[in-house]
Amino acid sequence: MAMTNEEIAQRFLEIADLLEIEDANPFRVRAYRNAARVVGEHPERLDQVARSDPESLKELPGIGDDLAAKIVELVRTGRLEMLHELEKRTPPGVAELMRLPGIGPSKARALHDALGITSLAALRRALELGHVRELPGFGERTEARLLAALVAREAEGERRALRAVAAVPAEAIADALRAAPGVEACDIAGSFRRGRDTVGDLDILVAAGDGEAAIETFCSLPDVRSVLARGGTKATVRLATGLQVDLRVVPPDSYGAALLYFTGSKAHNIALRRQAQRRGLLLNEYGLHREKKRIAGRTEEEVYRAFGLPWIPPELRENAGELEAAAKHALPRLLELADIRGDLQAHSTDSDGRDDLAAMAAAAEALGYEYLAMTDHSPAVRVAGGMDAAGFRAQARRIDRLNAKLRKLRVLKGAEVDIRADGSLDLDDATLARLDVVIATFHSRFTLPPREQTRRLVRAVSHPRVNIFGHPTGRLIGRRPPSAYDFGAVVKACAEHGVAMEIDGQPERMDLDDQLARLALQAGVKLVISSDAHSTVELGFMRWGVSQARRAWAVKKDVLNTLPLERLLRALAR
Ligand code: DGT
Ligand code: CA
Ligand code: CA
Ligand code: ZN
Repeated sequence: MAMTNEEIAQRFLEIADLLEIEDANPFRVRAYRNAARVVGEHPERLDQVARSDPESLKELPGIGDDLAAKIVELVRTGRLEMLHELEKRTPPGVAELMRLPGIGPSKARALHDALGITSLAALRRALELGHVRELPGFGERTEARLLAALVAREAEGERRALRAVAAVPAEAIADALRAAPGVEACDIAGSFRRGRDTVGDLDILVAAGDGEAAIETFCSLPDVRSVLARGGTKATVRLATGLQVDLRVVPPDSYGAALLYFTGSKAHNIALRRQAQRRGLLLNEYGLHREKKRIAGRTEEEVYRAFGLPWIPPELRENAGELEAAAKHALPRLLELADIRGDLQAHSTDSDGRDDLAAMAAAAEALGYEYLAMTDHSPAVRVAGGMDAAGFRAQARRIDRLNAKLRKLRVLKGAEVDIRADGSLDLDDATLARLDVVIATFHSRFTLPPREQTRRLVRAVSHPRVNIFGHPTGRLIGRRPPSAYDFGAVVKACAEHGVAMEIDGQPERMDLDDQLARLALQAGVKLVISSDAHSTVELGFMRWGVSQARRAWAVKKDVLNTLPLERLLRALAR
């Protein structure tokens, strides 16, 4: 059975983690970690060695009888009985928790048993909601340390590229490859395909009988600064921008399995592979196999179908409940860009936008929208040329005149009103009352003590004139972390007051993020997806917001700006 050294190493690492959770002998744990390293770095393919000369496996450093036998077992049967037994005893995801500083096997187990936490994402939510400090042996100091570790992990993401930025070379490369001789299909896989807001690198997949032409095309693209690795079926390059790009070429028969594998996420792949193991099958990037026979692999649909599952949209593939939902044929029918009927946050030359009202309206009309809310800034955001009450009154008269001329689009009167430090709003109630849409946002004091920040934001969203809480965490990817406050409490206030939460599609914001947006939806809050455009072209940022919403499992009815105009106005006026 074909199996890369990396895959064998991965199994050994899984064993080491699971043994550690069980508090096994540390020497035993270390032996598996060592073996993983040795296997991973070995230049020859060990699956072939295991078949041709299994005895020689024992000559590898740190690989004795037992580990050599495990490699042979894995290559012969596609599974490891020991790993299977360990997995049956350990809840999934608990191993991941142990990679955080200060979390050993017993704390990982406690988080799982008491709070049902099985992923870093779930841990972050529990920390934000203040649940972790209640556990025996944890407390506020552990909570702070864990939050810091998670934030540091995210800050590591500074080296990651914004998806919207990576999209430009990604699509150009895919187009060039599609035009190369012998290329039957080409897709951008990895986190890019899953719609993540940032990508570590690009993973491009090609179906071709012979990869040579595709590899040659790829390595000689004008954007390539250096070729980091080049072989017959794969290559890695670095672009002038610093972005790394992996290319894999696979035979058309394996394309679906490879697309599934390289789309990930890794957690989704591992969960699916476990399902295969339970059925005595082997799933890898070449296909789904029973014994030596490939039973699926040409398309993704074919592979999922072999598990009795419908095709799962890439945005959901995070092992966050999608496999369970698919098994029950209860996958959500995700929001699509075409469901969006208008944009509810945009700026004009009246504050910090580049284009005037008429130009913005014309561009929105060209997109086929029914409405566009102009939401210029309030006075406190001085750097953005915020308008005062008189300014909004004058703008309203210009909007009325503009609407009289527009045939398809209605321009709505709105404001992005700043939330002051005490939670009051930066425009008077009479001014707010004359607007169709009020978005409350904060642009300063991001680091108030969490309790104070929570009080401030709860007060703001409880104001009867507020419709939308905009870019709710204030993060700027790679530059400013999300503001720390009790997200659950603010979500609850939004739910109580019928305030929607925004997914701001500016590539640097993408705020709410996927996980928080999902949490908001689960609490019964509606979402608004906006471009937050500061020019006519930026109205196109809507698509990034829609990706984020799909990652949050959002369906059409969860999103306010999928409503036709009249229903939207009723919803806003409530
Ligand atoms: P990124 O690049 O950090 O934004 O995230 P991804 O998801 O694009 O990750 P990347 O580029 O390391 O790998 C691409 C895909 O390949 C990943 O989503 C799943 C698959 N993959 C990579 N490593 C492993 C692995 O060790 N096991 C399994 N099952 N799949 C893997
Ligand atoms: Ca990637
Ligand atoms: Ca990669
Ligand atoms: Zn803003």
